[in-house]
Amino acid sequence: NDPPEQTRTGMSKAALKQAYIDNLFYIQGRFRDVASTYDLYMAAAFTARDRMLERWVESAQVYKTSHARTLCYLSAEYLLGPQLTQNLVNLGIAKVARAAAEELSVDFNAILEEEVEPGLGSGGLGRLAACYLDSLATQRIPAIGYGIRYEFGIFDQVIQDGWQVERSDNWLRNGNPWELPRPKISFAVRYGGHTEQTRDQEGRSRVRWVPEMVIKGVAYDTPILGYGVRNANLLRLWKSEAPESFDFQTFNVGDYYGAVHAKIEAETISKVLYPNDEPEAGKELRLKQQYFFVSCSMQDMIRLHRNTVGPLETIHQKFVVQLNDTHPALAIAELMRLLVDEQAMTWEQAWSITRQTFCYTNHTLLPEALETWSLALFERLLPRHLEIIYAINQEFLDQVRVRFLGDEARIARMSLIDETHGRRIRMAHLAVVGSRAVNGVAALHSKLIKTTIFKDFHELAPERFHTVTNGVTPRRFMVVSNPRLARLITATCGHDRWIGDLEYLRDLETHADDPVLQARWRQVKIAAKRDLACWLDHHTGVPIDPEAMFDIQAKRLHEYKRQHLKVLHIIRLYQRLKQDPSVSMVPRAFIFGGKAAPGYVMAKLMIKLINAVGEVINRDPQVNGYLRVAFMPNFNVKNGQRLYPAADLSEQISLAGKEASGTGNMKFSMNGALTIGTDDGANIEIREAVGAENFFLFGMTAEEVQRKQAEGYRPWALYQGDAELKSDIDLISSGLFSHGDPHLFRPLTDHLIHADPFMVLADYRAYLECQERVTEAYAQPRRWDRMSILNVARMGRFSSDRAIREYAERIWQIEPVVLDS
Ligand code: 26Q
Repeated sequence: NDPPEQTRTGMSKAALKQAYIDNLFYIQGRFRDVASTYDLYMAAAFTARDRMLERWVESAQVYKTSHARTLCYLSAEYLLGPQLTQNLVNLGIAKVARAAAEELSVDFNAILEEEVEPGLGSGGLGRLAACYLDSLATQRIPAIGYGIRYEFGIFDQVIQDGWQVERSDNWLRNGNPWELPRPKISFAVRYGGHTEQTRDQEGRSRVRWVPEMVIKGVAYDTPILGYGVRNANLLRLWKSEAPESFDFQTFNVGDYYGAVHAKIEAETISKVLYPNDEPEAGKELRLKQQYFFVSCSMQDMIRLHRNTVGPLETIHQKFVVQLNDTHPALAIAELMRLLVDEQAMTWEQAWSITRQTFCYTNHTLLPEALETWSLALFERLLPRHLEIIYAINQEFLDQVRVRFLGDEARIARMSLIDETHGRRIRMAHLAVVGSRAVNGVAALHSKLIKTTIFKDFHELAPERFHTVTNGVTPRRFMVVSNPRLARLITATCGHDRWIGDLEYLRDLETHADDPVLQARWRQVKIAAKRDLACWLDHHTGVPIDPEAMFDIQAKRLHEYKRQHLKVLHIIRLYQRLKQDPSVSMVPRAFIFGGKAAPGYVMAKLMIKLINAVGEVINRDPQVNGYLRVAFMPNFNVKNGQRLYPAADLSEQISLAGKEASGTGNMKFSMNGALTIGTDDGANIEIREAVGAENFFLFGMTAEEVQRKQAEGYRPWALYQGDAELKSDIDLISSGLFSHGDPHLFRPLTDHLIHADPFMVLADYRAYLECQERVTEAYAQPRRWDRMSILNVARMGRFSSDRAIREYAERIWQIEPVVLDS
């Protein structure tokens, strides 16, 4: 037992119980008998937090005194998911904390349900940032995650009459126990106005930026624990506020209304996350957000450097900045501004430091998803940064000219300014030119960026290009979300070292054919399926038999991800059953989850189509013993954790060459689902790792896609040439799924037949054939179980720990800092 003075941070059950009661009383002002479930959740959160702070302070001290080289991860999004269980696991007290709560008659599952997750991201990129925070701490890399403390995160999705309806996500409503406000850590951020040429005392020419508006950013810190180590890192999110001085000044001149208006304008900047996963043109507030968090972060970095070692000239030795896509790429221009204008450094030295500081990760190849900003908007908001970008561009293009004499077409292609679409700033070009390393997120993706969007840059500086295949954290996506599987793995391997080093999952391989393990494996899966079926029944009213094959596609709704290909498969099975009710079929439950960007009409129509097809099939007694269709509303981290453990089949069916990596593919496979997938993104590497015989591959390769596109793709001919395909599409247009209305889905079916930019029709036949192979394998449980076990056993490479080690060694050159005790 802990001595009494350690009850605030002790790890024994007795200490946890006492701390729990104390926190309930001193923080929530409640005692056990009158506490609500929410009070009980808050008390549990604070009990965990007290223990986290101890490690956090210790880490900060060691990092500071050892002058540790530190990573600044800049991301506009962090999709953290629920924090309580995750933190208890990383503290190593998940089991004892549950026991302590239960001895106090607290229903632990009920308090976990109470937690709202910070949805500060829209999809894969934001979740990747959260996985990397977990692994950075676990790999003992000193790191600060910088981002925006959105007051409203990604919208909550509800389904009404089959359509997506968005509800605002007021996640801070009941308070956030995981963050610490730092009112004293705040910086001014300026917008608009104009620049002036001046001279300093020594007569050197300087630029002064006279802004039109000044706001401030205030830090909110969230501790991020590592697993199995004492290291804890920091997630620092900025909230925008009006400067205190503002009301006062304006009040004096009598413009009270104007002062309040300005205050609201300042607070608006960090108010809401843009829910798109592709850039939206011309959104001034989005540019303000990007500059806001980037400016605060760069000022903070300089402050931290000053506080520790000092001379600004060495800042690139102390810090490396990783840009999560181009959303924070303005940091390159901002660091230049801070060094040159505010610290009076020469342009040459500032540029040399900046170029050595930044690294950039690209997450997309789709040309329409590359960020650009109109010059006019940019100039109005950030006049000084435009000058800086012009200067960077001029210097850069001069180099290109010397290297490729007279190649003016190349100059136009590489310029930071796109002159062909009404003068726009190309953020990806700024990111490449200002970084010492550029990486893609999977092998194929990295190869493609070098031959397409960054071809010219690769020819100029091939050594700058790298690849780091994405990974996901096994703490959240195995231990937290699938405790039954985690226990079975630990029991089978005889150790739990796999949680901190996922390569140890290989110890499962020798047991893949063991009938005892297989039987337990199946029990674990069916228990997860039962949990999910129960949740879905409760939330959608669709009853699902846990014995059916759970065939799941969960990801943002997008034409390139081809949820409609999956729908065509469902319709084919439906028609087959209707035509011949005696046909033998493995019962399948098709489960979808995912949000559509609120302005993406086609994606929203795809949601409606899934629900409409589901409605007809689920109601039809002739087929609903074999087929069920459910749409899980509000796919987020918490709901994802319900899906991954329950999947038999994982759908990764994007058009080859379009999905940069995908990370859901890894989460499913780690939980024993088999994958049906195209030769795309990380699917390729997953297939290599688990073995081709344990992966269902179908469809065109990226090369075949390119060739077909070059030859001229004609979906109409495919539609006319395949009677089943035609009848599946025609069934949608017939009005069967729209209460007789033949128009509802016409935009979707017409687009498929006449344009089909993501070649759904071209891969349709291959997909159906591959699904036949899936059915055949599923009908042989022992074979399926073996494949499932081997999938898990060989997923070690897809831990985000491996990804972070690769970044640290190849790109950042940062060493782990070991904390003992
Ligand atoms: C940019 C400007 C204005 C408004 C929105 C945006 C914006 C926001 C989010 C653009 C893109 C995103 C998100 C992209 C994303 O999630 N990409 C995914 O990243 C994953 C992690 O690398 C990959 O696995 C996926 O393949 C990729 O689609």
